Amino acid sequence: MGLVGAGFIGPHHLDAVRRLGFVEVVAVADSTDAAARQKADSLGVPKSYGSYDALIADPDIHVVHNATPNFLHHPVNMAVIRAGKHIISDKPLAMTSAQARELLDAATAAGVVHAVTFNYRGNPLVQQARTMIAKGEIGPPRFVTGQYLQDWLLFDTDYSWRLEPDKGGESSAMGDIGSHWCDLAQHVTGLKITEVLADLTTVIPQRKRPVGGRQAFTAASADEVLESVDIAVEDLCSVLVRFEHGCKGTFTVGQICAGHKNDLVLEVCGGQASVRWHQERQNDLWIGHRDRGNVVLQKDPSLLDPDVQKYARLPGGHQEAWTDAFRNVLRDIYEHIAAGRPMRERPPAFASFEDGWRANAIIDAVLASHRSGSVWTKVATL
Ligand code: SOE
Repeated sequence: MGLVGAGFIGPHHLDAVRRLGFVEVVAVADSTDAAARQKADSLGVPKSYGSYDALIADPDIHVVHNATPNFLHHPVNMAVIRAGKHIISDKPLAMTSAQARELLDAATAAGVVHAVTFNYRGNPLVQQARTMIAKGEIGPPRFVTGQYLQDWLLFDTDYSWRLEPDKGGESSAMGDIGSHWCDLAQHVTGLKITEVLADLTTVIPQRKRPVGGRQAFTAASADEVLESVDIAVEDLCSVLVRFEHGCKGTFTVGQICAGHKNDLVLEVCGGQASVRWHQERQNDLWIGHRDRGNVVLQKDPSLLDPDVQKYARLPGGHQEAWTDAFRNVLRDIYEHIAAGRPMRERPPAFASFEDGWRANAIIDAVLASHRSGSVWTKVATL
């Protein structure tokens, strides 16, 4: 495999594939030869390239991971597809659903494997909740609720390329983390989101941008030179949701919520019981009942549905984490690639460009709803 972009998430791609044991890491690409070499050395990768085209052209590379900022998702993914190689892209798949559709069509026509790293699908208890719902154990989903809250944009000195529409897209919080929530809600319930009514806010309309640049999750330093910039994209977003088959929902995403680090919560209330999964307490699944006591199911392979056990790598009480779920998703993708199966036979935790397109279509509908004065807006269908 080859990795394009080694910022925050890229090294986690390498870590996950190395833990699979059957994938060879060949090269890293960055924007210059020097930056790529420095990153390759620090990550122990043999080859480095100063452009993504050069990495894609390397005949030793069969699978390309795209861990670049959002504005490079479409061009890099498209170049990989045109070279006939398999592509694993970060989310959101593209800046708009039209771009995402182009990628889906091109990947399908080229016959390459296409994946989007909606990594929360790889958590054992997410798969447990999905399987319980698919097997009718909580009854039909009636109401889906939750949130995805973070605090790394709380202060006006917090800054990221995600706030610049030409780099991150016209949506910031919704594109960055709302896309995860919507994918997870659809994945776990098996129901598509069909309509949205959204209220978006830019809580901090002016921020201080570090002139030299700075990564997400890092605070401003005392000697940093800052410049004031107007912010057009949302940092807070509340959405009412309609799913297929009459199921209703609501969720909030925000990155200005103090104390919430990576606070993703998904709850599904069915006709018989409810299930709630909380990313920051990811080894527990709450199951709510009316006519008996509520229970907390622990991540213990012996207690999980047999179809789900392979997502838990350690016995009960040996807690698993974000990186383990990421690895599970990449294991599903690479086992599929190695077996040479068609896309329609992929395992459920493996999100495709179709799933990526669907998330982009929801983001577009959320933006359209808000701009029309928060009215119900249909999500496009394929
Ligand atoms: C930043 O908000 C971020 O790293 C997202 O881009 C990831 O997708 C999410 O998993 C954690 O937060």
